[in-house]
Amino acid sequence: MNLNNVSLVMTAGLVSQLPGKVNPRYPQIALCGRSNVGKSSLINKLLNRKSLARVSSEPGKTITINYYEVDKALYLVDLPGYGYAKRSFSERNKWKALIDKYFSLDSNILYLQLVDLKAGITKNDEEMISFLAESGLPFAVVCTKTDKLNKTNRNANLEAIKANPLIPEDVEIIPFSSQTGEGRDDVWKIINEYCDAVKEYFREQDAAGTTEE
Ligand SMILES: Nc1nc2c(ncn2[C@@H]2O[C@H](COP(=O)(O)OP(=O)(O)OP(=O)(O)O)[C@@H](O)[C@H]2O)c(=O)[nH]1
Ligand SMILES: [Mg+2]
Repeated sequence: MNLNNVSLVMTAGLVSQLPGKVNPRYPQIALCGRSNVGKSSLINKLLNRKSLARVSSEPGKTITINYYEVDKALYLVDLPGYGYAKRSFSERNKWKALIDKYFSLDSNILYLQLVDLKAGITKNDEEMISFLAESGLPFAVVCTKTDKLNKTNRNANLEAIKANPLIPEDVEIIPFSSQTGEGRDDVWKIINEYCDAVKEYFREQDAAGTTEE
């Protein structure tokens, strides 16, 4: 993957802007999680950039869905965070409308559910995880900000997350830090595996299309 070939190709702040002009063959890797959990920082770390994705000092500021195209192969999709207490009623509605629309798109999407390792799984996280699991969507759990914890707390909190009954057995749980780079390779491995699977799916579809003609 050529990480020099990356750009922000779409910012959607309105439902009417989705799905927009995205290539339907490119897999999408969607970052979900509460405000401030580290979604934008993870994107920057994956792409070896300092500030491509805007890292907010004030969480939950902008309610937009940002698509980063990577090497004409995939999109990293920065979803707006949830659980921001100071958000107004109309902003919450805007968030919900955008997210509902995104989840209804007929795209190939792998969800990366981010959870703050220090805070653990919140009520809002549980809602999101239940939704992903019950909908049968492919996802992995990424536990962020591991650098903030000592070894004992880190292990205890990781075990607690692994023991959460809402997370299906086969869902991978990855410790991650955008400060130290821990987990970066593991996240890329999951992304690459998913992209290979999508490529294979289209290859089979194309082959089937040819024989029918
Ligand atoms: N120590 C530490 N801080 C982090 C890490 N990841 C993110 N942060 C900090 O956490 C804050 C929020 O990070 P963002 O990446 O903006 O979080 P976000 O999930 O994109 O937040 P919203 O865009 O508001 O939804 C920033 O101050 C980051 O510097 C990490 O791995 N370690
Ligand atoms: Mg962000």
